[in-house]
Amino acid sequence: SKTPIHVAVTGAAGQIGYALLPRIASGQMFGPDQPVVLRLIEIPHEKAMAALKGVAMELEDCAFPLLRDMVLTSDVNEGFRDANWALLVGAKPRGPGMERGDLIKENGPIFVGQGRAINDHASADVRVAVVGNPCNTNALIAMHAAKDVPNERFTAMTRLDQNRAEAQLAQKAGVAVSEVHNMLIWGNHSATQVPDFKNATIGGKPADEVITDHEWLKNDFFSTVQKRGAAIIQARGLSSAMSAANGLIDHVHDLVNATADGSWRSVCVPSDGSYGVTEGLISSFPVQSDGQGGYKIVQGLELGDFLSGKLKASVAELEEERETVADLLS
Ligand code: NAX
Repeated sequence: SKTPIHVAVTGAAGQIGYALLPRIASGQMFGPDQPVVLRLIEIPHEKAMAALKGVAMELEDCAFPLLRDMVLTSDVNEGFRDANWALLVGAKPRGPGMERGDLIKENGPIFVGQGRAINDHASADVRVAVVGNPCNTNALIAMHAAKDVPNERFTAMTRLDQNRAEAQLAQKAGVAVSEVHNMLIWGNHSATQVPDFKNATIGGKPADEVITDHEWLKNDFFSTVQKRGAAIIQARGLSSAMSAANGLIDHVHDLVNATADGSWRSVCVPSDGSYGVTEGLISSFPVQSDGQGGYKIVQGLELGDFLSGKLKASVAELEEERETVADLLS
């Protein structure tokens, strides 16, 4: 049988962890014949480690045939040891009255430490996916801290936003979500993100031909996708967890497997300057995986004035975030 993949997950006792771990252990991330070892990382607090123990007990009780072993630790060096994938989910949540800039400064140093630990202890083929917010800039910090790991191994997640946008388009068009293809998010995973309704298709036709209400596309669609996270908090009293975990399953699954010709997925990756996005920023792009560990940014998509303007604003925000953490990017 196959050699187990070591999957390190930070924030493993959190909400997203709870929805994510059973899906990794049951084969939904890496396939139904791929054994996994889970390396579960939490903060060194008694409560967090006790909760983590409880999660591990439940995973045992699922008797997943693919789950070969679990490591529970608050030591990042141990946690990332031999990891083939590092899923950086844990982060401090934004507290009451906290500005986005404060959150960035609070979380930044954590990602320096994790980047270094990945650099020094992970498997030579390690790939990283960041979910903890602000995920683009946290990924940038970890990438800079992991000097020996190639930059293109670092990604951040806009797949949840992509999936949200697909669902909204399908609802508006009155079709099954399976009819929507190539929905794409550009820019930052934040309120400035850019859901691309020009290059998405519904039933094989451009989304903006099927949905003729262009005011809806530019206004309600945009703001519903951008503010969906806040709407979930409002409704549930807790932030998105099931759908975030699902987004990460999709994100990694689709980076591990080859993307069909003519298709792409939203993935935040280091910019090579494509589409005018400042080189070096980690921004959401149309990504096509080769299924061998590599990927490319799909070229030649037309954005038009409206979406280009929105992307510019999102890139400006990413630059601002980078400026805020400049001292962590040595
Ligand atoms: P929770 O607060 O439920 O869980 C976070 C867990 O991370 C806690 O158990 C905490 O102890 C742990 N943690 C904190 N710092 C850590 C560190 N340095 N090392 C290891 N573990 C650490 O949050 P949850 O709802 O699971 O969300 C986790 C993160 O995902 C948040 O930063 C959140 O903002 C972000 N999200 C990102 C999304 C995306 O699309 N990129 C969407 C969902 C979510 O909001």
